Amino acid sequence: MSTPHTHKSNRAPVGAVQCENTSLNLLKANDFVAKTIRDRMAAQSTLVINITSSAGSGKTTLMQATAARLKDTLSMAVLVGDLETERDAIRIREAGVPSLQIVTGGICHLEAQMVLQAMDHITLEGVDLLFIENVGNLVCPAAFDLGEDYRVTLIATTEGDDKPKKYPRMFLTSEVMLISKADLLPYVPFSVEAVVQDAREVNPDIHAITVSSTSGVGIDEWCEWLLERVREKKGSDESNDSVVFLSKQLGSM
Ligand SMILES: Nc1nc2c(ncn2[C@@H]2O[C@H](COP(=O)(O)OP(=O)(O)O)[C@@H](O)[C@H]2O)c(=O)[nH]1
Ligand SMILES: [Mg+2]
Repeated sequence: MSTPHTHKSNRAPVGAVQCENTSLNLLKANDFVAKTIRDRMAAQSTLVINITSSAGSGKTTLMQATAARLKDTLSMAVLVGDLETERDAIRIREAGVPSLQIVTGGICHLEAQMVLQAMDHITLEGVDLLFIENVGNLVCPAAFDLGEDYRVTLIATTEGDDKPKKYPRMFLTSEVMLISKADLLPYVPFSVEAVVQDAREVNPDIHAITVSSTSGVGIDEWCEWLLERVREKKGSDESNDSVVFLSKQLGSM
């Protein structure tokens, strides 16, 4: 760490301390394993989505709602990371989707090596859509590529609309921001407009969808986004049966 007096960057406000990144080698090793995952999933046309958020923003509940909507349309699987317990994987399996818990034993994020190891213990052959529910926090998971095609970050209406500017790396590295628990908007001081504006100032390309896994608001839009990405991943080969099938499903939603 350095004090604001010696640090060359102006990122830290006056009077605050700027930390330096000493983990670059670790991240390079992670990127190498992430590429192995990406290549393996590309070879079998499996779309991989890394789901991140603070703890309790509704990731597992969203997995359950997504399973309810899509499990009969395509083949899904979920890897889920937590510090302890198998609770989330059990919830997702009860929703009818194969799921495997990765217990990090105190580590605050998933690393590509953990995901690669877990892949040997779940059947991924024929899976169209693999979710990786990350450990709940907006900080460390931002730094670790898991070989995903897309990173999707939830921000719940209950956690305040100021998070994109406070945790910019997570929003900078995400393609989608899901504003979750939309059913609670009438009861909490949270501006969807403000959070979208802040997120777009961090990442102008971020796609925002407002959802509620309990009321169902926005779940159609979220699932349509997913189906489009699955279709893209499978390629535009019109003779591919699953592409034709997914196109029909999209048309009927
Ligand atoms: N009101 C409301 N509560 C939700 C919603 N989604 C999740 N929750 C609740 O928020 C809490 C945390 O949800 P969970 O899915 O476990 O969050 P995770 O830690 O991000 O996986 C649980 O009590 C859920 O029932 C939602 O859309 N609306
Ligand atoms: Mg969870």
